[in-house]
Amino acid sequence: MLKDDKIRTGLSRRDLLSSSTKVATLAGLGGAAGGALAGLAGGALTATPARAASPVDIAPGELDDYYGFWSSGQTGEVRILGVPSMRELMRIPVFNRCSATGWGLTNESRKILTQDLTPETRDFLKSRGGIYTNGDAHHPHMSFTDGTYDGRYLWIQDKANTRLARIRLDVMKPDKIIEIPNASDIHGMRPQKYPRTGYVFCNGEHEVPLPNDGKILDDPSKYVAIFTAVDGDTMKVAWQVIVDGNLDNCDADYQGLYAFSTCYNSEKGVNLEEMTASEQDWVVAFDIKAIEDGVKKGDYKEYNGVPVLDGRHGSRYTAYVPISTSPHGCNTAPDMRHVVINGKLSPTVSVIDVTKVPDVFAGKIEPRGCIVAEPQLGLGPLHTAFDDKGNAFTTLVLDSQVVKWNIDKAVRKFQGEDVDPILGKVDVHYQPGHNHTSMGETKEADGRWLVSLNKFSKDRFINVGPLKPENEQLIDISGDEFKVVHDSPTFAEPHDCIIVRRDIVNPRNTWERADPMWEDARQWAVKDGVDLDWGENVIRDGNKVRVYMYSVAPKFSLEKFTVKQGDEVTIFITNMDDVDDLTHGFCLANHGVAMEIGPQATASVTFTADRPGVHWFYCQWFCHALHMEMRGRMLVEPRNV
Ligand code: CUK
Ligand code: CUA
Repeated sequence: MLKDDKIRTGLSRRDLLSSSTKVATLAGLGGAAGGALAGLAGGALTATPARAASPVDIAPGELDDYYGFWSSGQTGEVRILGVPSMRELMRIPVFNRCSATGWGLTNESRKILTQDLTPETRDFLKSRGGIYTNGDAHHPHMSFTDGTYDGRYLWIQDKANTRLARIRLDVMKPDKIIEIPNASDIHGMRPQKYPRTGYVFCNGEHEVPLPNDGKILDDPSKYVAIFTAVDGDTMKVAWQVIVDGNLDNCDADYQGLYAFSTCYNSEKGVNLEEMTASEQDWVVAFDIKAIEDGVKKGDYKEYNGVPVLDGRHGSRYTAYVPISTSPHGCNTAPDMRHVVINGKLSPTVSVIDVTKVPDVFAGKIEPRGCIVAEPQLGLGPLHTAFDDKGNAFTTLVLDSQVVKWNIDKAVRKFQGEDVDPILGKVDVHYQPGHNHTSMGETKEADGRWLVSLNKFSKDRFINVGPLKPENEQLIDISGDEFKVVHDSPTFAEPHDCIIVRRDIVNPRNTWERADPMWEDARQWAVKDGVDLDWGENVIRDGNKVRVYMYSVAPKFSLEKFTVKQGDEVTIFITNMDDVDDLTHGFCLANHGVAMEIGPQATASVTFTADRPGVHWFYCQWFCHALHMEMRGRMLVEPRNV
């Protein structure tokens, strides 16, 4: 190694480049040069043919038409993609720990991650670092006003630790993460579409005793699943309803009257055989007005401060609509009238007409009387998306296809007419779960793009080892022929996405100094008599030390500070640069401390200075030609000096 290093030291950067070019050329991998060599050897290699321009190529200087908000399953974050380019533009840490931004480490993020946990969970996490560091985020959905996206918030649930997060779309960071009491493992989640959000509906998937305090254990007949309505403005749980069966996915109507949840395991089984024993499961319809009325009249029991209503069979709050066993996706169509229930184990989807649901609740028709179509589509229908022409696109997980069908034709066929609702099928690669169309879950569906989120990618990309990416495919649905136009590998595991017209989303370029995110820091600064904007100081308060500084590229205002071994140190940094894209970072070497400080933001982090000696802190986000020089020292005096 030493010898190599010596040799390298003698080379200029240009020399290094040309020497590596030589190596590549010799190996026949050097692009034009390699081709030339191969040409000499008999013309086996020819120049790569120019590719046909793809509709998804967004040239430099052009922008995508849509924001895509992607979940990330067990990664626990939200990702922003550009559509149709399918380029990943940004990641928003939510339920995970993020090394780049300090999410889960900074005081600001830890407050959001902990302040709305139940006291039991906070207690439970005390010996585990204080926060959950994982999540299982399946369903990202935007806030609605009058049936379409309004660009205020994005919600995402966490199945792993029973939480719901709200992301502010002005800064693309979460501002609220709540734990949902009484329920277990939030899966399906949908905001109310009308008149506005309103409630965010959350399905507690797994059934548990209520309360789940250890008094009931191996007696599944006493377990319950719980449907939750969270107030999207306050992020407080408004009410909960106990249901029969496990709750899977849900959606709301466009009238503000009902919500619907698919249920599997009406058998109340705890193993696979028991859970799939019966031929029928159901969709639960929730009568929102009746439930609100029940809450007003006190027809509930309170658990953990939440009114919990009994919505099991026979309740006036719910209607149970029988569906063949284990239905999965639940998707309301932009026609504002139909809700598609995806069969999963049955090759059919069942179409509910919401205008018939009042008659079900009134007892005028049988529950299944609200089903107006049940087309047979293929094997494993999981989720359905919609265009603006009355067509639906359903993923078939077992057939590895997306099927396009017409809702009206399906209704007519159900009435006995001899029509085929299926308009075509396209192969996808492989095992599609969710799919989503541009604006497709709003009344402004525009029928331009469909994304199929496929669980498997084998053979599609160069091999990256035993763990493979997923493969998301972009499908052009603007014409009668719908075809796959782009493959896009992604990391674990985007269950779902939404595709939003870009004029609806208008984030800021820099933070506002008055942002509520660092209200606590502001209050500390007032208490310590430090100007948070341009001030710097080191305040000792017993064995607590608060260090204030600001940053302007390429400098931290404090070049050093001194603390004593064992001090609890809080660093507050304000980034006074107000230029777009000028993010600084703070990384304290050998302390596991690092964070992002966006332009005009304040960020803070607290740690114990228990290593005596000299420790450099440096800026960890490239910000300037002198970014490497943007550093300073923390001097830690040994305890007994
Ligand atoms: S679920 Cu993943 S494929 Cu969690 Cu929305 Cu259907
Ligand atoms: Cu500041 Cu890099």
